[in-house]
Amino acid sequence: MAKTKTYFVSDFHLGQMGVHSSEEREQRILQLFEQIKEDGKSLFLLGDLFDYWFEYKQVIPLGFERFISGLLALKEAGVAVEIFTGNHDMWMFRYFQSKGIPVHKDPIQIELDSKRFFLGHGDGLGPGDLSYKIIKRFFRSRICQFAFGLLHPNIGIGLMKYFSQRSRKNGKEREAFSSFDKEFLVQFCENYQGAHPIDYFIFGHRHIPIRYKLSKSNGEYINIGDSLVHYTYGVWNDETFTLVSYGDETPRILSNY
Ligand SMILES: [Mn+2]
Repeated sequence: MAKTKTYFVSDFHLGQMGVHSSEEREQRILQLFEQIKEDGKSLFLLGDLFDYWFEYKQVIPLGFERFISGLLALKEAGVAVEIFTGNHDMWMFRYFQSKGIPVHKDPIQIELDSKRFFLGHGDGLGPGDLSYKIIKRFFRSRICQFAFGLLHPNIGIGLMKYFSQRSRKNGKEREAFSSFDKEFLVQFCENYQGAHPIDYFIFGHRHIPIRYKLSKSNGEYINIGDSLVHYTYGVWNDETFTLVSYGDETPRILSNY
């Protein structure tokens, strides 16, 4: 089979108990990886793969072995894999890079078939949420990361689990959907003014599959949903973007067209 597809998947939150256990989700994701091996050219992982993550120079968290080896197998099979950090796993340093997998801490733009894509996790974008933006800045500071690295892993990774639960309780990422104009990522995309017009803004983080045609430009905002509740992902193939569902039930995609 020709390898032509570009996949976008995010928000596995491995390590968190969901409708399905973390191990069950891992199994489903590994099945998806098998499919990507067959027809995937590249895979963009748009953040929050892990519900908590902190890597030391010599230590990575336990419990994600199968997922990580699946990811490396995909890479070895010739699929170009790139990772974005999310708000739950922003503390990735050299580990994945050392395996040949680029790690992006900020959104990037790419071109596929002459279309311009803006890719990111989606946290901290758009108006408001000032307290999160301040915390994010602190967590990303060298001094904070250095200090954290001095903690014994039992304490450090334990603390990460705690932060992760807290962020879930207080964060905007799981708020119920009320209307498109109240969505911070819709607001971000509508007001985005970069050097190049964007055809597709692709984000995760919101845990809701969304397709939204922007009103101020010809672009579209797509949220690829998650692999925690909805089991959805995005595929770019034959110059078409498709949101695909791979769970037990087909979720409703929120759309304005
Ligand atoms: Mn997130």
